[in-house]
Amino acid sequence: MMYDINKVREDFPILARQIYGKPLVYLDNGATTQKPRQVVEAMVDEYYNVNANVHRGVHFLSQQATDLHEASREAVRRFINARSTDEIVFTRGTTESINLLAFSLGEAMVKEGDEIVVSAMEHHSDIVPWQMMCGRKGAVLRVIPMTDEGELELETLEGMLNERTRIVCCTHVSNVLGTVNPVKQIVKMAHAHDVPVLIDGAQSVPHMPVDVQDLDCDFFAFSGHKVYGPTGVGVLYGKEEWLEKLPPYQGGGEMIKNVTWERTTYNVLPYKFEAGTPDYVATHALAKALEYVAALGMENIYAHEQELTQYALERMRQIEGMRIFGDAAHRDAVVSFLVGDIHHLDMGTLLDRLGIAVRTGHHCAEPLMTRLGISGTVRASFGLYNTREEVDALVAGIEKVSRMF
Ligand code: C6P
Repeated sequence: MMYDINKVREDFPILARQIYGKPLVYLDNGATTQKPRQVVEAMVDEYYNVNANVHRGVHFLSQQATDLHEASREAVRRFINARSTDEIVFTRGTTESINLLAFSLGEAMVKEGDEIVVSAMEHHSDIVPWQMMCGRKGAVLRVIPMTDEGELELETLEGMLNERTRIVCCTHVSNVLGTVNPVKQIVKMAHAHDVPVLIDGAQSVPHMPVDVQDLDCDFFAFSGHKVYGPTGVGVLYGKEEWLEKLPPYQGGGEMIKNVTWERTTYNVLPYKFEAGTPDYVATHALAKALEYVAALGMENIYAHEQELTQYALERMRQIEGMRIFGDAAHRDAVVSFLVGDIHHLDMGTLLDRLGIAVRTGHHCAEPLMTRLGISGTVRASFGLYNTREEVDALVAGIEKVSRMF
Protein backbone atom coordinates (compact mmCIF):
# COMPACT_ATOMS: atom_id res chain seq x y z
CA MET A 1 0.00 0.00 0.00
CA MET A 2 1.58 3.20 -1.15
CA TYR A 3 -1.07 5.58 0.13
CA ASP A 4 -2.78 5.71 3.49
CA ILE A 5 -6.19 4.28 2.73
CA ASN A 6 -7.77 5.34 6.03
CA LYS A 7 -6.71 8.89 5.41
CA VAL A 8 -7.96 8.70 1.84
CA ARG A 9 -11.36 7.39 3.00
CA GLU A 10 -11.79 10.49 5.15
CA ASP A 11 -11.86 12.54 1.95
CA PHE A 12 -15.07 10.72 0.96
CA PRO A 13 -17.76 11.63 3.52
CA ILE A 14 -20.32 9.24 2.01
CA LEU A 15 -18.16 6.24 2.94
CA ALA A 16 -18.96 6.91 6.61
CA ARG A 17 -22.70 6.43 6.02
CA GLN A 18 -24.75 3.65 7.52
CA ILE A 19 -27.23 1.85 5.27
CA TYR A 20 -30.00 -0.06 7.12
CA GLY A 21 -27.88 0.36 10.23
CA LYS A 22 -24.84 -1.26 8.60
CA PRO A 23 -21.64 0.47 7.46
CA LEU A 24 -21.84 1.20 3.75
CA VAL A 25 -19.71 -1.12 1.63
CA TYR A 26 -19.69 0.65 -1.71
CA LEU A 27 -18.78 -1.78 -4.49
CA ASP A 28 -20.53 -0.14 -7.42
CA ASN A 29 -17.62 1.95 -8.62
CA GLY A 30 -18.00 0.71 -12.19
CA ALA A 31 -21.32 2.55 -12.33
CA THR A 32 -20.05 5.68 -10.65
CA THR A 33 -17.40 6.53 -8.08
CA GLN A 34 -17.85 8.60 -4.93
CA LYS A 35 -16.48 12.12 -4.84
CA PRO A 36 -13.76 13.46 -2.55
CA ARG A 37 -14.32 16.74 -0.69
CA GLN A 38 -11.74 18.40 -2.95
CA VAL A 39 -14.04 17.87 -5.94
CA VAL A 40 -17.31 18.89 -4.27
CA GLU A 41 -15.71 21.90 -2.61
CA ALA A 42 -14.30 23.09 -5.93
CA MET A 43 -17.83 23.06 -7.35
CA VAL A 44 -19.31 24.91 -4.39
CA ASP A 45 -16.51 27.44 -4.50
CA GLU A 46 -16.94 28.09 -8.21
CA TYR A 47 -20.71 28.57 -7.90
CA TYR A 48 -20.33 30.81 -4.84
CA ASN A 49 -17.39 32.89 -5.99
CA VAL A 50 -16.65 32.69 -9.68
CA ASN A 51 -19.74 31.73 -11.64
CA ALA A 52 -20.11 33.37 -15.05
CA ASN A 53 -20.51 32.01 -18.55
CA VAL A 54 -17.26 31.17 -20.27
CA HIS A 55 -15.75 32.78 -23.37
CA ARG A 56 -18.46 35.31 -23.99
CA GLY A 57 -17.93 37.97 -21.38
CA VAL A 58 -15.54 40.87 -21.18
CA HIS A 59 -15.97 41.00 -17.44
CA PHE A 60 -13.69 39.70 -14.74
CA LEU A 61 -15.74 36.70 -13.61
CA SER A 62 -16.26 35.46 -17.14
CA GLN A 63 -12.52 35.61 -17.72
CA GLN A 64 -11.83 33.79 -14.47
CA ALA A 65 -14.37 31.07 -15.28
CA THR A 66 -12.87 30.75 -18.77
CA ASP A 67 -9.39 30.43 -17.34
CA LEU A 68 -10.51 27.66 -14.98
CA HIS A 69 -12.30 25.87 -17.83
CA GLU A 70 -9.29 26.03 -20.14
CA ALA A 71 -6.91 25.05 -17.34
CA SER A 72 -9.10 21.97 -16.91
CA ARG A 73 -8.62 21.11 -20.57
CA GLU A 74 -4.88 21.30 -19.99
CA ALA A 75 -5.26 19.09 -16.89
CA VAL A 76 -7.05 16.47 -18.97
CA ARG A 77 -4.43 16.73 -21.71
CA ARG A 78 -1.67 16.14 -19.21
CA PHE A 79 -3.53 13.29 -17.49
CA ILE A 80 -3.90 11.22 -20.67
CA ASN A 81 -0.76 12.66 -22.27
CA ALA A 82 -2.41 14.07 -25.39
CA ARG A 83 -0.18 16.17 -27.62
CA SER A 84 -2.36 19.28 -27.58
CA THR A 85 -5.41 20.73 -25.84
CA ASP A 86 -6.90 21.01 -29.36
CA GLU A 87 -7.34 17.26 -29.09
CA ILE A 88 -9.46 17.41 -25.92
CA VAL A 89 -13.18 17.82 -26.58
CA PHE A 90 -15.43 18.19 -23.54
CA THR A 91 -18.68 16.23 -23.73
CA ARG A 92 -21.31 15.06 -21.24
CA GLY A 93 -19.63 11.67 -20.88
CA THR A 94 -18.42 8.57 -22.68
CA THR A 95 -21.84 8.05 -24.24
CA GLU A 96 -21.95 11.51 -25.77
CA SER A 97 -18.31 11.23 -26.86
CA ILE A 98 -19.10 8.09 -28.85
CA ASN A 99 -22.33 9.51 -30.28
CA LEU A 100 -20.37 12.55 -31.45
CA LEU A 101 -17.74 10.40 -33.12
CA ALA A 102 -20.23 7.98 -34.70
CA PHE A 103 -22.19 10.88 -36.18
CA SER A 104 -19.26 12.94 -37.41
CA LEU A 105 -17.23 10.02 -38.74
CA GLY A 106 -20.36 8.67 -40.40
CA GLU A 107 -20.98 11.99 -42.14
CA ALA A 108 -17.36 12.35 -43.21
CA MET A 109 -16.46 8.95 -44.52
CA VAL A 110 -19.00 6.13 -44.31
CA LYS A 111 -20.76 4.85 -47.42
CA GLU A 112 -23.10 1.98 -48.19
CA GLY A 113 -21.40 -1.39 -47.66
CA ASP A 114 -18.68 0.02 -45.40
CA GLU A 115 -17.93 -1.82 -42.19
CA ILE A 116 -17.68 -0.75 -38.55
CA VAL A 117 -15.94 -3.18 -36.19
CA VAL A 118 -16.86 -3.41 -32.50
CA SER A 119 -16.00 -6.07 -29.92
CA ALA A 120 -18.20 -8.74 -28.35
CA MET A 121 -17.86 -7.12 -24.93
CA GLU A 122 -18.88 -3.55 -25.74
CA HIS A 123 -21.18 -1.49 -23.56
CA HIS A 124 -24.38 -0.36 -25.33
CA SER A 125 -22.77 3.10 -25.56
CA ASP A 126 -20.22 1.66 -27.98
CA ILE A 127 -22.76 -0.38 -29.94
CA VAL A 128 -25.96 1.61 -30.41
CA PRO A 129 -24.44 4.87 -31.79
CA TRP A 130 -22.60 2.79 -34.42
CA GLN A 131 -25.72 0.76 -35.18
CA MET A 132 -27.70 3.98 -35.66
CA MET A 133 -25.05 5.38 -37.97
CA CYS A 134 -24.85 2.10 -39.91
CA GLY A 135 -28.64 2.28 -40.33
CA ARG A 136 -28.40 5.81 -41.77
CA LYS A 137 -25.48 5.04 -44.06
CA GLY A 138 -26.23 1.46 -45.10
CA ALA A 139 -23.04 0.28 -43.41
CA VAL A 140 -22.53 -3.06 -41.64
CA LEU A 141 -21.64 -3.66 -37.98
CA ARG A 142 -19.13 -6.48 -37.50
CA VAL A 143 -18.19 -8.03 -34.16
CA ILE A 144 -14.80 -9.27 -32.88
CA PRO A 145 -15.67 -12.55 -31.12
CA MET A 146 -14.28 -13.58 -27.73
CA THR A 147 -13.22 -16.78 -26.00
CA ASP A 148 -15.09 -18.32 -23.05
CA GLU A 149 -12.46 -16.76 -20.79
CA GLY A 150 -13.48 -13.34 -22.06
CA GLU A 151 -10.51 -12.54 -24.30
CA LEU A 152 -10.94 -11.07 -27.78
CA GLU A 153 -10.01 -13.33 -30.70
CA LEU A 154 -7.41 -11.21 -32.43
CA GLU A 155 -6.73 -13.73 -35.25
CA THR A 156 -10.38 -13.29 -36.24
CA LEU A 157 -10.02 -9.51 -36.09
CA GLU A 158 -7.06 -9.76 -38.46
CA GLY A 159 -9.30 -11.46 -41.03
CA MET A 160 -12.05 -8.89 -40.55
CA LEU A 161 -9.95 -5.82 -41.42
CA ASN A 162 -10.27 -4.84 -45.07
CA GLU A 163 -10.61 -1.82 -47.38
CA ARG A 164 -14.25 -1.37 -46.34
CA THR A 165 -13.41 -1.10 -42.61
CA ARG A 166 -13.92 2.50 -41.43
CA ILE A 167 -13.14 2.17 -37.71
CA VAL A 168 -12.45 -0.37 -34.97
CA CYS A 169 -14.13 0.38 -31.62
CA CYS A 170 -13.08 -1.46 -28.53
CA THR A 171 -13.42 -1.07 -24.81
CA HIS A 172 -10.15 -0.78 -22.90
CA VAL A 173 -11.59 -2.63 -19.89
CA SER A 174 -14.84 -4.62 -19.91
CA ASN A 175 -17.36 -3.31 -17.38
CA VAL A 176 -18.66 -6.88 -16.95
CA LEU A 177 -15.71 -9.26 -17.28
CA GLY A 178 -12.94 -6.98 -16.11
CA THR A 179 -10.89 -8.01 -19.16
CA VAL A 180 -8.14 -5.52 -19.99
CA ASN A 181 -8.02 -5.70 -23.77
CA PRO A 182 -4.67 -5.54 -25.62
CA VAL A 183 -5.67 -2.23 -27.16
CA LYS A 184 -2.17 -1.26 -28.18
CA GLN A 185 -1.94 -4.40 -30.27
CA ILE A 186 -5.41 -3.81 -31.72
CA VAL A 187 -4.35 -0.28 -32.72
CA LYS A 188 -1.24 -1.69 -34.46
CA MET A 189 -3.32 -4.26 -36.34
CA ALA A 190 -5.89 -1.67 -37.45
CA HIS A 191 -3.26 0.88 -38.45
CA ALA A 192 -1.60 -1.71 -40.69
CA HIS A 193 -4.83 -1.44 -42.72
CA ASP A 194 -5.06 2.38 -42.32
CA VAL A 195 -8.08 1.94 -40.06
CA PRO A 196 -8.52 4.29 -37.08
CA VAL A 197 -9.34 3.02 -33.60
CA LEU A 198 -11.63 4.30 -30.86
CA ILE A 199 -10.92 3.10 -27.35
CA ASP A 200 -13.75 3.29 -24.82
CA GLY A 201 -11.81 4.21 -21.70
CA ALA A 202 -14.78 4.55 -19.33
CA GLN A 203 -13.50 1.64 -17.21
CA SER A 204 -9.75 2.14 -17.62
CA VAL A 205 -9.08 5.79 -16.85
CA PRO A 206 -10.18 5.43 -13.19
CA HIS A 207 -7.94 2.42 -12.61
CA MET A 208 -4.65 2.63 -14.50
CA PRO A 209 -2.27 5.11 -16.10
CA VAL A 210 -3.41 5.95 -19.62
CA ASP A 211 -1.16 7.48 -22.26
CA VAL A 212 -2.98 8.06 -25.54
CA GLN A 213 0.26 8.73 -27.43
CA ASP A 214 1.72 5.47 -26.24
CA LEU A 215 -1.48 3.59 -27.16
CA ASP A 216 -1.41 5.48 -30.46
CA CYS A 217 -5.22 5.27 -30.59
CA ASP A 218 -6.99 7.77 -32.83
CA PHE A 219 -9.89 8.40 -30.43
CA PHE A 220 -10.38 7.79 -26.72
CA ALA A 221 -13.51 8.41 -24.65
CA PHE A 222 -14.11 8.55 -20.90
CA SER A 223 -16.51 9.90 -18.25
CA GLY A 224 -15.72 12.26 -15.38
CA HIS A 225 -18.07 10.63 -12.90
CA LYS A 226 -16.29 7.27 -13.03
CA VAL A 227 -12.94 8.85 -12.16
CA TYR A 228 -14.08 10.55 -8.92
CA GLY A 229 -15.25 13.65 -10.78
CA PRO A 230 -18.71 15.11 -11.25
CA THR A 231 -21.53 13.79 -13.41
CA GLY A 232 -22.33 15.49 -16.69
CA VAL A 233 -18.82 15.85 -18.05
CA GLY A 234 -16.67 13.60 -20.16
CA VAL A 235 -13.99 13.71 -22.79
CA LEU A 236 -13.47 12.75 -26.37
CA TYR A 237 -9.80 12.70 -27.25
CA GLY A 238 -9.07 12.66 -30.95
CA LYS A 239 -5.85 13.02 -32.90
CA GLU A 240 -5.78 16.48 -34.39
CA GLU A 241 -5.50 15.22 -37.96
CA TRP A 242 -8.67 13.19 -37.46
CA LEU A 243 -10.69 15.87 -35.66
CA GLU A 244 -9.78 18.33 -38.43
CA LYS A 245 -11.33 15.98 -40.98
CA LEU A 246 -14.65 15.52 -39.15
CA PRO A 247 -17.67 17.83 -39.39
CA PRO A 248 -19.34 19.20 -36.24
CA TYR A 249 -21.85 17.11 -34.31
CA GLN A 250 -24.17 19.79 -32.95
CA GLY A 251 -24.68 23.35 -34.11
CA GLY A 252 -25.05 26.38 -31.87
CA GLY A 253 -23.02 28.91 -29.97
CA GLU A 254 -19.25 28.68 -29.63
CA MET A 255 -18.77 26.13 -32.44
CA ILE A 256 -18.94 28.80 -35.17
CA LYS A 257 -16.54 31.27 -36.71
CA ASN A 258 -19.07 33.26 -38.79
CA VAL A 259 -22.77 32.88 -39.37
CA THR A 260 -24.78 34.44 -42.18
CA TRP A 261 -28.20 33.41 -43.43
CA GLU A 262 -26.47 31.69 -46.31
CA ARG A 263 -23.78 29.74 -44.52
CA THR A 264 -21.79 29.13 -41.38
CA THR A 265 -18.07 28.60 -40.99
CA TYR A 266 -16.85 26.61 -38.04
CA ASN A 267 -14.58 27.40 -35.15
CA VAL A 268 -11.12 25.89 -34.66
CA LEU A 269 -10.49 22.75 -32.60
CA PRO A 270 -11.69 21.78 -30.11
CA TYR A 271 -14.52 24.36 -30.07
CA LYS A 272 -15.90 23.09 -33.38
CA PHE A 273 -17.28 20.14 -31.38
CA GLU A 274 -18.49 22.08 -28.33
CA ALA A 275 -21.82 23.74 -29.15
CA GLY A 276 -23.55 25.63 -26.36
CA THR A 277 -22.55 26.54 -22.82
CA PRO A 278 -20.26 23.82 -21.50
CA ASP A 279 -20.59 22.52 -17.95
CA TYR A 280 -17.63 24.66 -16.91
CA VAL A 281 -18.16 23.98 -13.21
CA ALA A 282 -17.96 20.26 -13.91
CA THR A 283 -14.85 20.60 -16.10
CA HIS A 284 -13.11 22.46 -13.29
CA ALA A 285 -14.19 19.81 -10.78
CA LEU A 286 -13.02 17.07 -13.16
CA ALA A 287 -9.59 18.68 -13.17
CA LYS A 288 -9.66 18.58 -9.35
CA ALA A 289 -10.54 14.87 -9.48
CA LEU A 290 -7.67 14.14 -11.87
CA GLU A 291 -5.36 16.13 -9.63
CA TYR A 292 -6.60 14.05 -6.67
CA VAL A 293 -5.93 10.65 -8.26
CA ALA A 294 -2.64 11.83 -9.76
CA ALA A 295 -1.48 12.84 -6.28
CA LEU A 296 -2.19 9.31 -5.02
CA GLY A 297 -0.50 7.98 -8.16
CA MET A 298 -2.32 5.99 -10.84
CA GLU A 299 0.33 3.28 -10.51
CA ASN A 300 -0.46 3.04 -6.80
CA ILE A 301 -4.20 2.95 -7.41
CA TYR A 302 -3.66 0.23 -10.00
CA ALA A 303 -1.48 -1.82 -7.65
CA HIS A 304 -3.93 -1.46 -4.77
CA GLU A 305 -6.94 -2.47 -6.85
CA GLN A 306 -5.08 -5.38 -8.48
CA GLU A 307 -4.21 -6.73 -5.08
CA LEU A 308 -7.79 -6.27 -3.88
CA THR A 309 -9.23 -7.96 -6.98
CA GLN A 310 -6.92 -10.96 -6.62
CA TYR A 311 -7.91 -11.25 -2.98
CA ALA A 312 -11.61 -11.01 -3.85
CA LEU A 313 -11.27 -13.64 -6.61
CA GLU A 314 -9.44 -16.02 -4.27
CA ARG A 315 -12.01 -15.69 -1.51
CA MET A 316 -15.05 -15.71 -3.78
CA ARG A 317 -13.92 -18.82 -5.66
CA GLN A 318 -14.21 -20.73 -2.38
CA ILE A 319 -17.92 -19.98 -2.06
CA GLU A 320 -20.09 -22.99 -2.91
CA GLY A 321 -21.93 -22.69 -6.23
CA MET A 322 -19.92 -19.60 -7.22
CA ARG A 323 -19.64 -18.85 -10.95
CA ILE A 324 -17.36 -15.95 -11.88
CA PHE A 325 -17.66 -14.54 -15.40
CA GLY A 326 -14.44 -13.62 -17.11
CA ASP A 327 -11.06 -15.20 -16.56
CA ALA A 328 -8.79 -13.13 -18.75
CA ALA A 329 -5.05 -13.24 -18.09
CA HIS A 330 -5.03 -9.45 -17.70
CA ARG A 331 -8.02 -8.27 -15.70
CA ASP A 332 -9.11 -5.29 -13.72
CA ALA A 333 -11.14 -4.39 -10.64
CA VAL A 334 -14.50 -5.89 -11.64
CA VAL A 335 -15.93 -9.24 -10.51
CA SER A 336 -19.18 -10.45 -12.09
CA PHE A 337 -20.77 -13.52 -10.57
CA LEU A 338 -23.77 -15.73 -9.93
CA VAL A 339 -24.24 -18.19 -7.08
CA GLY A 340 -26.16 -21.44 -7.67
CA ASP A 341 -29.50 -20.53 -9.16
CA ILE A 342 -30.00 -17.40 -7.06
CA HIS A 343 -31.28 -14.64 -9.31
CA HIS A 344 -28.87 -11.71 -9.60
CA LEU A 345 -31.58 -9.27 -8.54
CA ASP A 346 -32.33 -11.29 -5.38
CA MET A 347 -28.63 -11.45 -4.51
CA GLY A 348 -28.21 -7.70 -5.10
CA THR A 349 -31.30 -6.77 -3.09
CA LEU A 350 -30.33 -8.93 -0.12
CA LEU A 351 -26.73 -7.70 -0.15
CA ASP A 352 -28.11 -4.17 -0.09
CA ARG A 353 -29.94 -4.98 3.19
CA LEU A 354 -26.48 -5.75 4.58
CA GLY A 355 -25.22 -2.33 3.49
CA ILE A 356 -23.36 -3.73 0.48
CA ALA A 357 -23.91 -1.82 -2.76
CA VAL A 358 -23.36 -3.89 -5.91
CA ARG A 359 -24.87 -3.69 -9.35
CA THR A 360 -27.08 -6.36 -10.90
CA GLY A 361 -28.52 -6.98 -14.36
CA HIS A 362 -27.10 -6.90 -17.87
CA HIS A 363 -24.81 -3.92 -17.16
CA CYS A 364 -25.76 -2.32 -20.49
CA ALA A 365 -24.08 -5.17 -22.34
CA GLU A 366 -26.97 -7.33 -23.55
CA PRO A 367 -25.13 -8.88 -26.51
CA LEU A 368 -22.42 -9.98 -24.08
CA MET A 369 -25.05 -11.52 -21.77
CA THR A 370 -26.44 -13.43 -24.75
CA ARG A 371 -22.90 -14.66 -25.55
CA LEU A 372 -22.57 -15.84 -21.93
CA GLY A 373 -26.03 -17.43 -22.03
CA ILE A 374 -27.33 -15.56 -18.98
CA SER A 375 -29.73 -12.69 -18.31
CA GLY A 376 -27.47 -10.84 -15.92
CA THR A 377 -24.90 -11.01 -13.16
CA VAL A 378 -24.14 -9.51 -9.79
CA ARG A 379 -21.14 -7.22 -10.12
CA ALA A 380 -18.74 -5.96 -7.48
CA SER A 381 -16.46 -3.23 -8.78
CA PHE A 382 -13.67 -1.72 -6.73
CA GLY A 383 -12.30 1.76 -6.34
CA LEU A 384 -9.21 3.34 -4.84
CA TYR A 385 -10.80 3.51 -1.36
CA ASN A 386 -12.01 -0.10 -1.03
CA THR A 387 -10.40 -2.38 1.54
CA ARG A 388 -9.82 -6.06 2.24
CA GLU A 389 -12.32 -5.74 5.11
CA GLU A 390 -14.93 -4.68 2.57
CA VAL A 391 -14.13 -7.73 0.43
CA ASP A 392 -14.55 -9.85 3.58
CA ALA A 393 -17.93 -8.19 4.19
CA LEU A 394 -18.94 -8.98 0.60
CA VAL A 395 -17.90 -12.63 0.94
CA ALA A 396 -19.71 -12.96 4.28
CA GLY A 397 -22.75 -11.29 2.72
CA ILE A 398 -22.82 -13.65 -0.26
CA GLU A 399 -22.49 -16.64 2.07
CA LYS A 400 -25.32 -15.36 4.25
CA VAL A 401 -27.62 -14.79 1.27
CA SER A 402 -26.71 -18.23 -0.13
CA ARG A 403 -27.74 -19.88 3.13
CA MET A 404 -31.15 -18.23 2.87
CA PHE A 405 -31.88 -20.05 -0.39
N1 C6P B 1 -21.01 1.75 -17.43
C1 C6P B 1 -21.67 0.46 -15.50
O1 C6P B 1 -22.27 0.30 -14.44
P1 C6P B 1 -21.56 7.03 -19.33
O2 C6P B 1 -22.91 6.53 -18.89
O3 C6P B 1 -21.65 7.77 -20.61
O4 C6P B 1 -20.83 7.75 -18.26
O5 C6P B 1 -20.66 5.72 -19.60
C2 C6P B 1 -21.10 4.74 -20.48
C3 C6P B 1 -20.16 3.59 -20.50
C4 C6P B 1 -19.41 3.37 -21.64
N2 C6P B 1 -18.53 2.36 -21.71
C5 C6P B 1 -18.31 1.53 -20.69
C6 C6P B 1 -17.28 0.45 -20.81
C7 C6P B 1 -19.05 1.69 -19.51
O6 C6P B 1 -18.83 0.86 -18.49
C8 C6P B 1 -20.00 2.73 -19.42
C9 C6P B 1 -20.84 2.90 -18.19
C10 C6P B 1 -21.73 1.83 -16.17
O7 C6P B 1 -21.02 -0.43 -16.02
C11 C6P B 1 -23.13 2.33 -16.28
S1 C6P B 1 -24.13 1.40 -17.41
